[in-house]
Amino acid sequence: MQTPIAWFPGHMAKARRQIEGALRLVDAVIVVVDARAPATSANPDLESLIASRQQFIVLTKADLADPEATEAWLSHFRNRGMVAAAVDLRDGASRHILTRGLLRLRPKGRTPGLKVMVVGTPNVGKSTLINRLAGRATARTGARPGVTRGSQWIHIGGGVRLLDTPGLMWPKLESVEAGLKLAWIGAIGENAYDPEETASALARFLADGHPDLLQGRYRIDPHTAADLLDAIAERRGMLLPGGRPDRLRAAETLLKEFRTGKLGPITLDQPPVSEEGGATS
Ligand SMILES: Nc1nc2c(ncn2[C@@H]2O[C@H](COP(=O)(O)OP(=O)(O)O)[C@@H](O)[C@H]2O)c(=O)[nH]1
Ligand SMILES: [Mg+2]
Repeated sequence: MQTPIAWFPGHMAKARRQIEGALRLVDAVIVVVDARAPATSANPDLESLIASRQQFIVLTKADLADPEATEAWLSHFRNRGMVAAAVDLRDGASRHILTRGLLRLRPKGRTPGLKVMVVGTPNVGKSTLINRLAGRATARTGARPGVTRGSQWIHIGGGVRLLDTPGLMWPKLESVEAGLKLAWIGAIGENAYDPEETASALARFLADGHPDLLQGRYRIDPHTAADLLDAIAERRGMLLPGGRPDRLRAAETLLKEFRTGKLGPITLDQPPVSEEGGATS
């Protein structure tokens, strides 16, 4: 199987330059990653790019991730000296979790108050997070010279100013597995991968690691089914004229139901083995 998609190097270079420019204006960076894939949905190059700034790692979509794995990921980031939090951005309470994290960052510059920007790969929840922090009482100041054209500062309280335009980075597709994970969580455009192949791989992944969830949702036996997509199609009565299983419909159903958490909360990236001997707080 092929890696589902490759990003254009030109886009990467442009994204880098834009982030570099915006970085000069801020004290700290909110790095947004998807809690289901905190490693795969990140960009490893970003780390060196923003090393000079304080980092607040926000794991979004915690509602869709395995809570134990999320705790382990949080410990991992905190052990490395970063502020880290996990949120369900659909929940209004996430604003409080975010502002509490921001309070732990220190302004660096001579001007009072903390200036932050948001960065992350596509679809991790950057815009949703900015909207959450902006809330209703949004006071926007005009664009200043040097700010990414069109960008504005949003005053979010507590002396914190947030750049309203997030920095976009691309995930690194260094393996077929990474590409698949991004397709599974919906981080890759639908036209960029083959739904049947992608869903087949997801079904196999689930059959290996979470057979109970596959069984619970579709009433199939992952260990004996000759083909998982066929089995799902048959169970759901998704049949083509002539009675053959409609694999494409089964594929789209599995992908959609996985993405919306219908199979249960699942984390795709295993947290690194704890440095401190299993510190889940
Ligand atoms: N279930 C869930 N969905 C979320 C969460 N945060 C964002 N989303 C959804 O993820 C999708 C992408 O979010 P968006 O903010 O546009 O991502 P961006 O590309 O990083 O700006 C949207 O459909 C959001 O509603 C979350 O915490 N939980
Ligand atoms: Mg966005």
